[in-house]
Amino acid sequence: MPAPRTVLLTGAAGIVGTLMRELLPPYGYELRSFDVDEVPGAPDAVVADLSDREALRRAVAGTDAILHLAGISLEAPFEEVLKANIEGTYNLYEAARAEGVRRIVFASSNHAVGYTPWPGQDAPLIPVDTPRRPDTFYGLSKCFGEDLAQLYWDRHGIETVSVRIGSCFPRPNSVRMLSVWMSPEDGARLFHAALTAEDVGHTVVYGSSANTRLVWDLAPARALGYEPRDDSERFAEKLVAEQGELDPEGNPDHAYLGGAFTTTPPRWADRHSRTL
Ligand code: NAI
Ligand code: 15L
Repeated sequence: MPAPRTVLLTGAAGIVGTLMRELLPPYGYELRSFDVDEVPGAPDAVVADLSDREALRRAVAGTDAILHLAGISLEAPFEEVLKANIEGTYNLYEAARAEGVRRIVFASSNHAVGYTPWPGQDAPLIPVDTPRRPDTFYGLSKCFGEDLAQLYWDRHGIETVSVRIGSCFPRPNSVRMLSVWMSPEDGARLFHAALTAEDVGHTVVYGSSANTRLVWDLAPARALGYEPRDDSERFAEKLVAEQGELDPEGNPDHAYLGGAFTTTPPRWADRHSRTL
């Protein structure tokens, strides 16, 4: 497969999208932005909802690959997750099929396996084929996206790398993130590898930097050609001084891989508290 050049970036106005708009062009990509919100600095962006199938097809047409970041990125009422993440991702794959796009990189999440117990010391790294245990409707939508990707590979020959991103922010902001942080620069390295590796079929990988406190297996990502260069450990002293060490036994927010997603009441709790 020739290296893709024109890449549709959905979710271009979001946190990761904004970072990738800066970090991916030096790898030789021409990015086309798509988002329901205006994309600052991208006057040519397609500003549309993932439910707008016509707009999606226009956006997808003529691209070589898609980096699919758009969607709800935290827990939300099921109906909202259904529309943006489940139906929206289906609409995207249908647009790709109709327009002949052969490679998608899907932003999955650690929350697809969020109820995996935090591994004890000296436990083996969590493999990508660990049973899926979504911690939210949000995490469940990422399981759907991974299965959809498998279906479109098996049935239509569209290749996908599903990247179960840990925490992709400029810096880690919790002791949990010391394990799952993916620096923006490593994110760009991983997305580039996922866009260009040969014969990926549907491959699921974890997405993080080479953190000293890593809890999952990066071998599948490395097999794509990903070579992480960052390690969150340089942030550890300050975070541990502020928050204490990770405490899976004593702190419910540390008991599972998904962290506080497994314990925090869904964010609509205040609005609909009588029904909870
Ligand atoms: P974000 O919430 O900052 O960005 C998501 C973007 O998608 C926003 O610009 C939003 O306007 C757009 N969007 C939402 N619904 C849409 C719709 N129906 N139609 C069109 N656009 C829509 O999220 P972030 O942090 O940039 O994450 C990007 C992707 O990576 C998301 O899919 C998220 O689930 C995934 N991810 C991110 C992680 C992180 O640490 N930042 C960790 C794990 C997964
Ligand atoms: C995610 O999936 C979210 O989109 C992101 O905002 C972070 O909360 C991240 O997971 C995380 O687990 O830290």
